[in-house]
Amino acid sequence: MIPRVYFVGTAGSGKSTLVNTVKEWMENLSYDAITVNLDPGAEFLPYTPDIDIRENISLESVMENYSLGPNGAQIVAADLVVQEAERIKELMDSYDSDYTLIDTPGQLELFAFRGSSSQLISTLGEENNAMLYLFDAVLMKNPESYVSSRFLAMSVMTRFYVPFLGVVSKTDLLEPEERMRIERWDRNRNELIKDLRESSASLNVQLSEAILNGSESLSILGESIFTSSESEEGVEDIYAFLQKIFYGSDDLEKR
Ligand SMILES: Nc1nc2c(ncn2[C@@H]2O[C@H](COP(=O)(O)OP(=O)(O)O)[C@@H](O)[C@H]2O)c(=O)[nH]1
Ligand SMILES: [Mg+2]
Repeated sequence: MIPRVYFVGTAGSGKSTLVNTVKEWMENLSYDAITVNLDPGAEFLPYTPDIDIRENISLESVMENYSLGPNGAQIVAADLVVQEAERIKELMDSYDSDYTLIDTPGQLELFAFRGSSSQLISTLGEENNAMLYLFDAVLMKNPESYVSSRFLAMSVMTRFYVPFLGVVSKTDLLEPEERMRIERWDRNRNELIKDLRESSASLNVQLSEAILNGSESLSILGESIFTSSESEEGVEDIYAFLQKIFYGSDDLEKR
């Protein structure tokens, strides 16, 4: 089965933009990637998807048919995507490409925490999947938000049994020292604990101790790759990761 790469992350973390950047990067090196949009609520996409859920599910029609506002309609639409899973799978199978890049709904919880998504992934195929989890760089700047972003990622990871790569997106928006701090926290839990203690002296003591104890488990996520769709930084590293898990080699040769 052609490798499938799910792009997952909080709203605005840069999923759709990175799908486009990775696709263009692959194309420039003569690799073939198709793009799939699974976000019924996407208003604008930076790429033209080869397969697009919006052809069958539109937010407007869900709002009309179910008498819902935009928020309720997003939830119903996310569940309706499952009904389209077989059709999407058939469409995916009709392409012969090197990679299938899958863009997921803007709001993370619609994809990550509803049973419909596990069902969707199992219908699309459990094998040859990988997940790129985007950490919004802007939400990683201080130790508290770094910790909560990493815990959120870990809870998403527990929902899907697929190889997982953390990606800090939009790194062009970080000052060099902000970036160095994130890299340090990724590598060294003691540094994270030190900075967390310093900056969250006002946190409830019990809660902060619990967070500190739990922070050890965050190393399960590994170190993130730093990417920017503006500068294309890190795209090659993403590709090397994918080559390694799908083709057993991290060189950049075409399969
Ligand atoms: N500066 C900068 N902005 C970015 C980058 N990637 C995405 N954006 C912007 O962040 C916003 C949200 O991006 P989008 O891809 O739609 O996020 P999504 O909701 O996760 O799909 C858009 O305005 C993008 O132009 C990046 O690498 N650098
Ligand atoms: Mg998007």
